[in-house]
Amino acid sequence: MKILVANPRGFCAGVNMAIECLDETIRMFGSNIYVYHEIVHNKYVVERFQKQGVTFVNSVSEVPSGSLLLYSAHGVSPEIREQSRQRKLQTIDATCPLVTKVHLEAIKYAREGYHIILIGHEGHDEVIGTMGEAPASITLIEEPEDIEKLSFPPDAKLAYLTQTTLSVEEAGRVISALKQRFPKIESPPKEDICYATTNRQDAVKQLAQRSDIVIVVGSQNSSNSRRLQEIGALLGKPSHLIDGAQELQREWFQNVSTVLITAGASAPEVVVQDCIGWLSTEFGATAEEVTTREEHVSFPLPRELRALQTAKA
Ligand code: 0K2
Ligand code: SF4
Repeated sequence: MKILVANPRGFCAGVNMAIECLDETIRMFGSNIYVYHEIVHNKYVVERFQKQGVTFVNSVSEVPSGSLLLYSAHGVSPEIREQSRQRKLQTIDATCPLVTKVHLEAIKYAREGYHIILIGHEGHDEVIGTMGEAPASITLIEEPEDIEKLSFPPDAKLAYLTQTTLSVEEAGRVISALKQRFPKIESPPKEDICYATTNRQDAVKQLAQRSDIVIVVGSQNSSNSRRLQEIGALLGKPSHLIDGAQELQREWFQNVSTVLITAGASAPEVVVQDCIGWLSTEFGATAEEVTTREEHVSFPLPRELRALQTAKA
């Protein structure tokens, strides 16, 4: 049995920054700290921090007044920032800069009098944060069918934005349908689906063809990881999204000679290596890393954390 290990896979620059940010905050202040939402959508990562004593909350009201609160990589709405101010919390913002880019686009379009069509998944942390920047000026759609329900005239002043972790192909279909209905609709010069999402999807598209089965390491609530599994399935390959090697089942691999392994942007490399280890032990599999694209992206720690580092030095 052969394992193709997709590269790029796993942690993106935004996730690396957010995790480093939380690690550094723990080093500086101890682990009696709070994080608004899961720092990234990954069970292994969240449990690791919980074991260290970090508390994850879904509401600012759960955070004791005066505490330290980190915002997750997926971003937050201005309302959450205001609630934190009112509770006199010290905050550190681990939002990925590529999510912030979408927030700034929403603010800009709303100020210029555009109505924004946001393409994304209802209820997702990132979508809630982005919509909160201009709630009266944003309408969320998920699929081409939603466009029929829009009642704007064809010449309305419209712009579209997207969630950063969508399927490139599915989003492309929604965008074409939007442009057909609203030919003058505007969009930012650089698209919102991020480099990491695009590159991980491209790798699966290229490598799934050479594989009999696709294993995606990632959590069920991770949008970008789910998209990788869907792409494998759309290419006709049995595709499984798993949190860890303990979920691998021997019967998945009967008559399989090539396994593709990849990982979502929030899934740690140690879990990928566990899966490779399991396949080597169970089936004598050998791994080959296949690089479809080099990535050289990194983001600095949030300004407020760097300022605290300087103040402590
Ligand atoms: O893919 P998701 O947006 O659900 O988020 P994660 O699985 O946490 O991946 C990191 C991306 C965070 C922001 O874009
Ligand atoms: Fe940022 Fe993209 Fe990673 Fe999300 S997936 S954290 S937008 S780099």
